Amino acid sequence: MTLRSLVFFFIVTSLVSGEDTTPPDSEELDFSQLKIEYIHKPECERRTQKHDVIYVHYTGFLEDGTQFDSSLTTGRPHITQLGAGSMIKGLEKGLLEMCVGEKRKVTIPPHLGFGEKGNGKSVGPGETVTYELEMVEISDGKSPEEMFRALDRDGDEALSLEEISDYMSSQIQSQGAYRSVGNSVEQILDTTFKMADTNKDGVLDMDELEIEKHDEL
Ligand SMILES: [Ca+2]
Ligand SMILES: [Ca+2]
Repeated sequence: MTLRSLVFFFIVTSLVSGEDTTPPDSEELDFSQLKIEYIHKPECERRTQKHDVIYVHYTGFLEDGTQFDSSLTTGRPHITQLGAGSMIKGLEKGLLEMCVGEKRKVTIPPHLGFGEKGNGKSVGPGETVTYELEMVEISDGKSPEEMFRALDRDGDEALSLEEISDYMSSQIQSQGAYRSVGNSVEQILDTTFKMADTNKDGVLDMDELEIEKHDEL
């Protein structure tokens, strides 16, 4: 269980709307070699943007056409948040501005994908990968900092185990997901919390959660 999964857990259990006040990434990356092909391009009002929580079907292929990963094998779309840094850069970018029902083929060079080392398993060093993507659902999400402030009820810029677990129980119950995850949540939370609390002061601050802080939120 990594720090990122803790943050991710907050996010998937929080499908509530929030206003995006985060400035665009200042990071300079060369996206010129990222190739996006439109397989099915419906018209829509609502397109994916940073901080959206998305449900997406994906199938990944290596250069020789071998399929290395697919959400279709489980039958359930992958749930993730755009801009949370949980995906390779090429997918973060390739999944933006999509409509529900849209299908794309995105070809991702190694510097936006798995890099010069590969993923240590199926994707080899320096390999270009291609994903077939289908957007299934889009919902509003909060930025990590907005999330943090929503959870930090006493406003002391730190999250206690109690603040996190209260929040999570309410989210889990309101979404009726308690039965599937309820039993393991407390254990996971406790373990993850202790791992994330690197200075061992019993609370998590934004640095420990790797949340980028912006002025004037
Ligand atoms: Ca607090
Ligand atoms: Ca701490």
